[in-house]
Amino acid sequence: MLLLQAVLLLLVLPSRGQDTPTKEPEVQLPLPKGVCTGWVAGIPGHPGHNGTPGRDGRDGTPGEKGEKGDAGLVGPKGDTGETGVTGVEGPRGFPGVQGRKGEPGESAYVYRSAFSVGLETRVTVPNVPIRFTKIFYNQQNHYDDTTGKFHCNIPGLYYFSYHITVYHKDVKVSLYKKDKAVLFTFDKYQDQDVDQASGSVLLHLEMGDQVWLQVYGEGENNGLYADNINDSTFTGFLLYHDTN
Ligand SMILES: *[C@@H]1O[C@H](CO)[C@@H](O)[C@H](O)[C@H]1NC(C)=O
Ligand SMILES: [Ca+2]
Repeated sequence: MLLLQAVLLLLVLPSRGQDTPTKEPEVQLPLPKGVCTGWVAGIPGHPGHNGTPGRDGRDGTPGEKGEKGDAGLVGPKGDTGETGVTGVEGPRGFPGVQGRKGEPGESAYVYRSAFSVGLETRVTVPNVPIRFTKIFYNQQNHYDDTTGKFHCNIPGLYYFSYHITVYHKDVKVSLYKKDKAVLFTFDKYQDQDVDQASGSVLLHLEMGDQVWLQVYGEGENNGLYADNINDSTFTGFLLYHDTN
């Protein structure tokens, strides 16, 4: 407000000084020469009143550009973009740590035990092990042909079988394990005929166990027969050995 008044005062002050010389001739000029010859100049008039304030000045020139404002608030998160192209395969990794030492394997020992034998002559003696002396197979010699007994050298599960030709008399035969009959076979002989008696069994044997065939029962039950063309056989072999 004070500034505005000062500007107005400056505008008014010089105009008064300029108006004074122009107004005085203006008063003298309209007088006709002929009428007022030899006139005497009157007393100068009083200075006029101040004029009315002038109109507002023109707009000033634009000011200097202001300083840059603060950054606006962060906008909302945009949508997820499309999946990019698969990258190139990475380089090969370093070798892993060496694994632990494995458990000891099974022995290279080959577990074998098998025999297959036959009668060479008729059996006449009861209640003693039957001696099969015709050897088809006895590689490991686990069967003893001097006693007629099989000796277990490898603990495990064994298969035994026998096929007996019966002639002249009935047959009652048992398979023994450790002095105990565990399997019984009976055949009643038919006169004028040749019969067969057979049996088979799986037995678990421990080291040193013995297995053999023997005629059992009272009376004449020893009709076991064999000749060149009629065999009576006894066979056994290890099926699985014990692993522990
Ligand atoms: C043994 O078998 C043959 C036939 O192969 C037979 O001729 C013979 O009589 C048999 N032996 C006995 C004692 O029966
Ligand atoms: Ca019969």
